Amino acid sequence: MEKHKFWKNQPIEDINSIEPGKIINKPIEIKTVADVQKEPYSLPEGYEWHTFNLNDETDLNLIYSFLLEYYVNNPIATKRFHYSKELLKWFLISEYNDLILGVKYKNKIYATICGIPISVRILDQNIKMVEINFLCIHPRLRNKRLSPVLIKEVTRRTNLHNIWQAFYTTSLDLPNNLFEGTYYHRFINYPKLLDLQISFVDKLDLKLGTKLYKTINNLTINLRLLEEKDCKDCWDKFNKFHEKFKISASFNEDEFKNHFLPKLSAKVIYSYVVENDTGITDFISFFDLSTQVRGHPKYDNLKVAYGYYYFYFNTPLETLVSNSLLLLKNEGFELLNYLDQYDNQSFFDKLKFKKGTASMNFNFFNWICPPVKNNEVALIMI
Ligand code: MYA
Repeated sequence: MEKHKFWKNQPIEDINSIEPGKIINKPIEIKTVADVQKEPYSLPEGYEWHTFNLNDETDLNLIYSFLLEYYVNNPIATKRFHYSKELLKWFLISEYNDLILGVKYKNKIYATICGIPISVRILDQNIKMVEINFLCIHPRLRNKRLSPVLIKEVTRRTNLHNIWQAFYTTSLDLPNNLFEGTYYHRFINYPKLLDLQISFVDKLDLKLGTKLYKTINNLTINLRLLEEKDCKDCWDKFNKFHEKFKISASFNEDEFKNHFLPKLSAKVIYSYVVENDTGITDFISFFDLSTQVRGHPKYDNLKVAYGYYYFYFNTPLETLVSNSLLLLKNEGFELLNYLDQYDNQSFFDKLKFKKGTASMNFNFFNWICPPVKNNEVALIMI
């Protein structure tokens, strides 16, 4: 911890310091809103805080273009995350819009950090926290200790809402890493993936690869889009299913609906259900986080789906995913990614997922709990 000049003074603890077998599940420090600094943290001269209003097209464009350009470690990378405007709106707009935060200098954005409220159940406790995402600094301002200022300001603003915990993922090796998730990939459009020379794509003969990664031809179950009328039942079952995990996301009925109901105008979330006489029995969802491709003669985009939340009471998970692959292919998706948490490891081999090279560490801020295994966690980052 000592080598972390910033983190050593933050409410985080080394997970390995917990005695094996001891159940600790509590905040690290307890404060009240009265203890929270009322003024924003100061920035270098000329720089100012900017709170994005994502319902305003100009502001939406600002954060969208900034992330597309710089939310990548290597600024000359030819493949970069394409967080679409629809995805940013779907994911970031909440009752706490002051947590969508930037740093600007003469009307140009130089850094961002975002907090999104979410309830998380850890063992027997339900905690309202924020998910921290999109910490990003313009390459010219990197390695100048601006991140700690952004983190402290978003913490301050969150605390003023009487929220004291957060979760986030990072590729850094921090003392409070709870577990590490690794991405697995299922190729859908093998020829294009091969053409794009993506590192984890095995270089097979084109015909052989195309055949190997074919999806099923027809649905074997009645998988259809989630509709408004399904939401109450689906939400009930969602909660029941997730009780088996040590850590899981927890939505109220309205949040569930807002989060999972596919909005026809903005195709970001794809939620599918199976129904029988007793009601909804199975649910599976995905979000669209495509990749922008630069400098390639044929392609400028790769349409990528990420596996999101699900429950299954009647259909085996493997069947749900194999049927979803067909629906995703019909929607134009070319690759499906899943992290190796939740029950996901149960279908990777059978459905020909390939282990990738990207992984991320999962962390709580101001909360200590016993270490968990990947398959004990149902909490998914965007
Ligand atoms: S993860 C995505 C991160 N973003 C990117 O990868 C985009 C491209 N990279 C960049 O823009 C920069 O390289 C970034 C670092 C901004 C990442 N998690 O400013 P610095 C600490 C935790 O000189 P730079 C995501 O969005 C670092 O350990 N800590 O660094 C989740 C060091 O402290 P210490 C991080 O390289 C973010 C100090 O900052 C991270 O110029 C969750 C160095 O600062 C990181 N990803 O810029 C954030 N990066 O010396 C925590 C740097 O002690 C949220 N650091 O080791 C905590 C909860 C807050 C809310 C609480 C509410 C209650």
